[in-house]
Amino acid sequence: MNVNDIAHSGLKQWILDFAELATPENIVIADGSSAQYDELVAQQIAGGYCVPLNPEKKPGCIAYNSDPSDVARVENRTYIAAKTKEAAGPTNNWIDPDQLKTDMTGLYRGCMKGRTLYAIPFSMGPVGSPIAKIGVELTDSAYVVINMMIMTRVGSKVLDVLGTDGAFVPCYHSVGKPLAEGESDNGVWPCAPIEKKYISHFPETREIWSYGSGYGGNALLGKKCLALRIASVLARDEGWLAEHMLILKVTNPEGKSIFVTGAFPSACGKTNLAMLIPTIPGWKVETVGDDIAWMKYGADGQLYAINPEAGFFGVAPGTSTESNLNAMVSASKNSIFTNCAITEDKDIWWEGIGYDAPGTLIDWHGNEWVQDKGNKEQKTAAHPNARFTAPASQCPSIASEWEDPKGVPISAILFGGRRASTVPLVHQSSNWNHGVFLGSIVGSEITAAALDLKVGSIRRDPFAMLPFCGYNMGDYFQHWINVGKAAKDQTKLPKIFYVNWFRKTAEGKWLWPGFGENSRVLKWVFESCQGTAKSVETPIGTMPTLDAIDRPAGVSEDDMKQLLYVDVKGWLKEVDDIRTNHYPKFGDHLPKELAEFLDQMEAKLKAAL
Ligand code: TSX
Ligand code: MN
Repeated sequence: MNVNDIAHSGLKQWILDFAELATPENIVIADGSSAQYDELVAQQIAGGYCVPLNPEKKPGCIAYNSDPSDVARVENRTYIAAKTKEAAGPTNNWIDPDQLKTDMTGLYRGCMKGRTLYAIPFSMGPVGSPIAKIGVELTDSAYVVINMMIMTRVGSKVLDVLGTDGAFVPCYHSVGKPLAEGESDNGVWPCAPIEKKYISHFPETREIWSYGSGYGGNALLGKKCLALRIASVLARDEGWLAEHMLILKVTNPEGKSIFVTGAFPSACGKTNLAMLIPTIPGWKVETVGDDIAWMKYGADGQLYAINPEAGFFGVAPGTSTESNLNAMVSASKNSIFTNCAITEDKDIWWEGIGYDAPGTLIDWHGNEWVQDKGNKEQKTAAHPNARFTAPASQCPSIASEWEDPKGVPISAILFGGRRASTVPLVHQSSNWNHGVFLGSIVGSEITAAALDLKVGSIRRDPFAMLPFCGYNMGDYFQHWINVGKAAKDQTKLPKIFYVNWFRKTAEGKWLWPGFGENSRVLKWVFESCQGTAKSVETPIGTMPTLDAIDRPAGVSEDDMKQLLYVDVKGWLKEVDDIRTNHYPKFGDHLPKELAEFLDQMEAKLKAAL
């Protein structure tokens, strides 16, 4: 397909205009065909950018090593370019949009010299779904094209939906490394130095401009940039929710199903929960999505969620057949690995894969690496943020409804974080606004000394959206309250829960085995939605009775008491931390409902002392 074959004259002209600025060698339209995918992979292998893996062990798989400076999202180079700093809010990097466009246009001028410009029409959400959104990414990275082909729906069918004048979110991307006449990358991952990297969002004009990084969330612009930062602004303006949430389906032994979404900060095992294999007989857990949920009211007054993605871009280290069998199977074929280690027989390996490294590996720097388990200082073979890109359709636990264009009706929303104390295994909010409060205080305990915070203090990540909200976070809290108010039927709103798999004893031992055993908590959530759960009212909300959740092996009755204990003194400290350290950040954008809730909760806790 040629750029001149594009029926949408606005889109065609936009591509040609950018080509005139960036001066690529040629233009290729991503048509979404497997033939084009295979051709790009073959070119990438021939160019030395990636290696094919063993077709017997990992059929259809390739492995990349990125530049060592280009391994993760770059938050200090991620910008919300709104007209005012206040619109971006206290938790985003604000930058003046006009100045930024001038600067970035300068960077884009000639930036694709010697490279191909790929135009990727993509749909976030099933093609043609009323909840889906279309974007077009212009990029000079073939790695981006093939990853986008797994992570989103790409190609001609998207152009068909766009027609001759449909709306799309324009997304520019360049690795920021123009080639001189006759120069080649020699297989080296191209990117720009950190001070030239920009991951820019223009919420008022709904545009994404990315430069200088080829990695994941900086470069696959459908995911964090469009489906969260830009979509959160669209959702605010249009009355829906664009959230950093997994979506799962829970079915009881009688065959009755509910759908649940959940937001967790990083390192809580969100992907593991999305693909959980339940330990309780007769119960089933299936996957709709592992990272993003778009939720809108249906005509029946229920909130419906779609997964806007088509694949998983998962953290590899720690993923094993023990921790997440379904992810391992999802990534066993037709997948892309980035910054993993490679074995002699061309399989992948990473720390926490569940077995020792066999023989001599090639580590993510491209050097020979032999495991030395006695050496605690040994550098890891895989980068800690190494990734697999795998098609969701390959997930054994994928739910039959996962591509339903109308979405799935949501009965429950989970929030969670890593908390060694205070926060119980599970509790339920008394109402929607209490649930918004729980979302607003999401956070994990600091386990390693960071630059900014001390060990044991709480790093708050409200709704797990701190790096992904495209506008003022205080206004975002207000939007959640407004969405609850707008419900036609308050009884149809999802019930909201807070879960914590990470409680420890005073001696530092895990109190809860987690993983598949979390299905016992999901069962209580399910029963709470049905109105059949055994529960008790407490000053922090509704909790399971001591016998409501069957104890897994190794959890004593006393452990269960600790897991479900309402630590009144601990919660009073929590209230104090929220009031003095957390909520003041949002200034007068903090909804009065949240400040008032905090006062009421404090009064209830003091009365219970
Ligand atoms: O993903 C996790 N989940 C959710 C699973 C559905 N992890 C891994 C977090 C890092 C990404 C967990 N780690 C979970 C959990 O529920 N719980 C824990 C803590 C834990 C770790 C090891 C054990 C128990 C708990 N091992 C034994 O008890 C033997
Ligand atoms: Mn995520």
